[in-house]
Amino acid sequence: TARARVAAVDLGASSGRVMAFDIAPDRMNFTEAHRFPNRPVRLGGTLHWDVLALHRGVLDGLRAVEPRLDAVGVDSWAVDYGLLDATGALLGNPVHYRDARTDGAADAVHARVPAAELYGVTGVQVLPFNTVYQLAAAAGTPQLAAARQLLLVPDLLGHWLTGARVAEVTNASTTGLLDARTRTWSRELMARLDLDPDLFPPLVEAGTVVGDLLPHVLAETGLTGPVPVVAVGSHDTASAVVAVPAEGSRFAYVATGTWSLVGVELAGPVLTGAGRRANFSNELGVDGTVRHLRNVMGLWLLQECLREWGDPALGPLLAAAADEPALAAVVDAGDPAFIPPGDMPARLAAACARTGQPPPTTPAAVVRCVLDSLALAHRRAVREAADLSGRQVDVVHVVGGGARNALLCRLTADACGLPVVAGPVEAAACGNALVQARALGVVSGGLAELRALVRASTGLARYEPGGGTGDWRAAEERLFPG
Ligand code: ADP
Ligand code: LRH
Repeated sequence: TARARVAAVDLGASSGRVMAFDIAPDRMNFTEAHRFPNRPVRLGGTLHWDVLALHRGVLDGLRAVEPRLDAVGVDSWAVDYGLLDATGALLGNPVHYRDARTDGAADAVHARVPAAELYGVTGVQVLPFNTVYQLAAAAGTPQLAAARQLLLVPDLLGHWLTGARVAEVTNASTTGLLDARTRTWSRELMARLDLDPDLFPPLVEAGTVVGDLLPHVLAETGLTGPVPVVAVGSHDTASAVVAVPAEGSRFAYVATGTWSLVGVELAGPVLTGAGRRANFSNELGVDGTVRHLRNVMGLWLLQECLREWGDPALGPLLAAAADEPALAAVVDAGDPAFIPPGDMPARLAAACARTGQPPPTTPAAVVRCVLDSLALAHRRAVREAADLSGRQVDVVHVVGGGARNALLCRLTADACGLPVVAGPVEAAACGNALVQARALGVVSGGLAELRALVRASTGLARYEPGGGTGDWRAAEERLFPG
């Protein structure tokens, strides 16, 4: 076929969207068919994802792109999962990675498999909510005892579309149970952690057709079958990095949305002690790549402030933040204290006070504190990614929702002392769609060819760094002495 029409389902922690793509070998166009909020629900003291609402959002989106589709792909945020019982029924709503159940779980796991050993196999940075720690927190629950299958969120939604049960490799690598070298489940780790290996479905690499839309899905969406569902880089960050419009390999990326994922793309994992101590991950990517990156708190810090303030308009706040003095106060955007939901302005003020800085008192100053802190974290992570991997970095690509935030892009360029190229905003959907188009044979080549197609099809903004990074160095030394 000369062109393909595909739907990319991209579920972020703040919203889900179904994007309709028309892809030809040298050009792609896309529109947003449907967007829906992704709002967690606290029930019985536990924070859940409303996964049935997400499934409904997917169906509504597919209905909006009828009558013809050549393929569908699903990506979402990482680490979270649903459990199925012996009949295939969902055992409760998936628990949100920000739920407090994982408090102390990492230590319990490390008491059985030391952190250094775990890292040597999986290459995954310690984040309290990694799937392996969530499963430790769930140990002994009737739900886990009744479970026969564990499906990560995009695989679960794919299962409801097709009936297939698979684990796509990029997202599986965020569980902390995959061997980063062989890209296969580590049965040894499962045995040592008393996890039933049969819970984990067979792995597939991105680009594999996993099944066709089920008859009742076709009926509900008005689509004409058969419509194949392609496993894409089902971890949103994997798909986003596919669509980083870089030329060559001397680039770093900042995939910014709820999180900032900051690092470089490599041909294989870096499983050194230095990488572990710097808390860098080796997330598996499309086409055998590895993302050597650090997970930084991201625009979550801003989202939670806005929620606390009753959701005022973002534009005027960002304009006011741009007029605030630079680097008046910064916080460590990697601090796990910011992970749970709840009064973020107060937590930011407390962090400033703890580090001897004047806490911001107006919303504009709080927003400036957040954006300065994110840019500072981007600076640290870009530099450390380059140092740890030996990769030369000439340009920083900012993709995802944060690419719309001109102040954040400019501050990131200044802090890194490197040009920033911003866009595409919908990078995850673009990478998702391109992997489908390649599986259908409409486009060919490797990531370089897919990235050229992104460059040809999307508008990008460029930010040159301001002169001198001395103030950023001083702020960094203030916050991270030594
Ligand atoms: P996720 O996929 O994690 O849900 P997104 O990539 O959709 O996140 O990014 C959402 C973020 O993008 C918002 O929290 C907001 O900070 C930022 N954003 C969205 N629209 C704008 C805008 N018009 N101007 C500046 N920032 C924006
Ligand atoms: C970004 C993301 C990130 C994970 C987090 C849980 O959406 O997938 O890569 O660390 O969500």
